[in-house]
Amino acid sequence: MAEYSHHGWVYFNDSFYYISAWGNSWQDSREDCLQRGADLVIINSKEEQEFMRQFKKHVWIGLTDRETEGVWEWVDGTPLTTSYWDANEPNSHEGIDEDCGEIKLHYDDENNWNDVSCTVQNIWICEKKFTLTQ
Ligand SMILES: [Ca+2]
Ligand SMILES: [Ca+2]
Ligand SMILES: [Ca+2]
Ligand SMILES: [Ca+2]
Repeated sequence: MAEYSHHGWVYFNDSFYYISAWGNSWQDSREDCLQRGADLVIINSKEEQEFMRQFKKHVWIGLTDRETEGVWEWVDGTPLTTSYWDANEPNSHEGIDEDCGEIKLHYDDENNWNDVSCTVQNIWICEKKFTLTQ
């Protein structure tokens, strides 16, 4: 699955990825990534979405509509263009405010994103771009 792995980080297509060993809220998960010089994963391509599926984990991704309900943004501020929502998602159902994005346990399904309450405890994936200047 990975071309290269080092101290828990996995390398794929010019980024390093770190998967947590325990669960946390979306915000606390993001804080952990920032402390590692990374951020929650931003899925920029179909290849990256395929790569995420290979972890076979139920994880936070760096996607939220906390600022404006229904307007999904990545943690770097870029708007969501290509998405992989599961059927009938995002749904913010039954009065529950679901403002954070996760990958559900549908590995065999290309579309496996769900919006869920940001306070749910999930494990998470950090992404750090590989740059030669660092
Ligand atoms: Ca990415
Ligand atoms: Ca909301
Ligand atoms: Ca929402
Ligand atoms: Ca949902």
